[in-house]
Amino acid sequence: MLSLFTQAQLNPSKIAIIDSSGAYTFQDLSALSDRVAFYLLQGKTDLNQARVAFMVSPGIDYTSVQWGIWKAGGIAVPLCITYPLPSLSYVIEDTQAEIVIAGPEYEVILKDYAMEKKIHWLTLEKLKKPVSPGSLPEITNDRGAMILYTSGTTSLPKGVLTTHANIESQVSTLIQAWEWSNKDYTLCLLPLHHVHGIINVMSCALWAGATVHFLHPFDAKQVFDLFLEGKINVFMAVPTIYFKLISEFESRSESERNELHESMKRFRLMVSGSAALPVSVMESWQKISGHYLLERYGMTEIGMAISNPYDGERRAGYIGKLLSGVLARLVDEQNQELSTGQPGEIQIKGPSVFKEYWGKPEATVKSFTSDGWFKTGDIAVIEDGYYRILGRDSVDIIKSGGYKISALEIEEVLRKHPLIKDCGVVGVPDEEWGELVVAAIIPLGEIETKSLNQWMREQMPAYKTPRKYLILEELPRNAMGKVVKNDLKKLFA
Ligand code: MLC
Ligand code: AMP
Repeated sequence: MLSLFTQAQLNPSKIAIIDSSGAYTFQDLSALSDRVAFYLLQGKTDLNQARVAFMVSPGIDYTSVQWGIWKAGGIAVPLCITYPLPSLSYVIEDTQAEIVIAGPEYEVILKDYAMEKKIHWLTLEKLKKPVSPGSLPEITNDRGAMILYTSGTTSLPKGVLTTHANIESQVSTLIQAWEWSNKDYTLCLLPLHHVHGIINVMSCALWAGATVHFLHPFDAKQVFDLFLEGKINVFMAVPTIYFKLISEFESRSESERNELHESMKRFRLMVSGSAALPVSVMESWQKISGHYLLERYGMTEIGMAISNPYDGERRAGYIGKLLSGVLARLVDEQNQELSTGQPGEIQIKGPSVFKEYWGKPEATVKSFTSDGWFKTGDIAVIEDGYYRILGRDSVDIIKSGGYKISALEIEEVLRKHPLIKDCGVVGVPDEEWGELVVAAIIPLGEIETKSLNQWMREQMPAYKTPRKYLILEELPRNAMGKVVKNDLKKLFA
């Protein structure tokens, strides 16, 4: 049995999940996920790593489907609930998903597509019907467990395949480092198609026997209402969320602020990650909550690798020190290890590092050195034993709202528009979002940015679409004809 499921036996009557439909014990979660597994297995003894894509809202349904897929021996492929069909079908086709599960809100987006492609179509409603129990397969740790999509320096997102052993390593490292226990109670407001929400919040909490309260969609006011109830003691978010909470806090009366301050002061732990935490946000948050945020660094391919200490000095502007079990080195462009104090690319080894990019053997080989180090593409320096991120080696990777976004992916979509001759996409600094996605376009005729924006939102999720368009006659290029992205960025200043 996977270690993640042990709490269901150790603490069956403890509340595991709270969502808008109610409160569920570990026993409930176990029984509901067994039912999903039995349903998926009908007529089979093991899904044998078949990919099961699911579009389900955060909460008990999401978790019981995820656990059910694992119990039946499948690979879980969570679909982003704000994706339009072209982004969803890319993931479903790229993973060659055999089964698609949809919650009631998402049936309308996926049903016709699944029928047309003859993919086994299951609704949550169906999965909730009684089914005769059978036996569940033995799941070994080396099996594939999950595929999450991440954008990179190729135009199309890549599926990151992690095994159960990878997930166990990612989770157990954090449980130990941040002292998770069954006394904890956390709020999950992050999307559940990325590691931050899935691993750091949901899986760590459930593994430790803690309670997860799901809030969806994110709403700063509701977050504070929940804080005031006094049960939540562990909170994790991306810098944009802290920024939004600070704005909400500042809009409150003095007595409300005092009340909120008192409730937050009682938290055990508050963590920020997925993007650089501006020192200004950290300082404001400390004033309003009494907490010096713990900043940490990770990536879909490696889970969390570097973290400020739970006990000990947390440094603003630094991502901290290596987590236990993680090996890292900084290297120059020739992959030569650098001595301390010199900036270089972070490369990582260890049991939490993913298995492969799904169906992309060449990309997998390219992302590792010949001696097995994973190349993160992040440039850092070590100062007094603490890592500090300096930037990325690719200008085409943008981090906005904690989401990793590929400029090349957006350019590819923009170029499909009949009125666009050429374009260049960059990320420009933004206090709230970290970076804002912006696009320069060379139109073929009269183009209205309002309708272009609407068209883009039908092709890709809102969080990837450009926030600003600049119409140019030509793009800044170097002598070789290559677009100079840093010059392009200056045009948006
Ligand atoms: C959305 N909007 C944006 C935007 N995203 N504007 C600028 N830049 C962006 N990136 C716009 C929307 O289009 C919308 O405008 C308005 O903002 C509100 O959108 P929303 O989607 O409703 O936003 P909100 O709910 O406020 O969400 C903000 C957020 C969300 C911060 C909660 O972005 C989020 O959940 N981010 C977390 C991502 C995450 O989990 N990353 C971890 C990856 S794993 P309009 O015009 O449509 O009304 C990883 C590894 C690691 O990185 O280390 O953790
Ligand atoms: P993703 O591919 O979505 O998993 O995003 C991983 C990337 O997020 C890393 O490669 C970093 O560039 C960035 N990242 C994560 N945590 C931090 C942090 N604390 N500071 C700066 N960048 C971060």
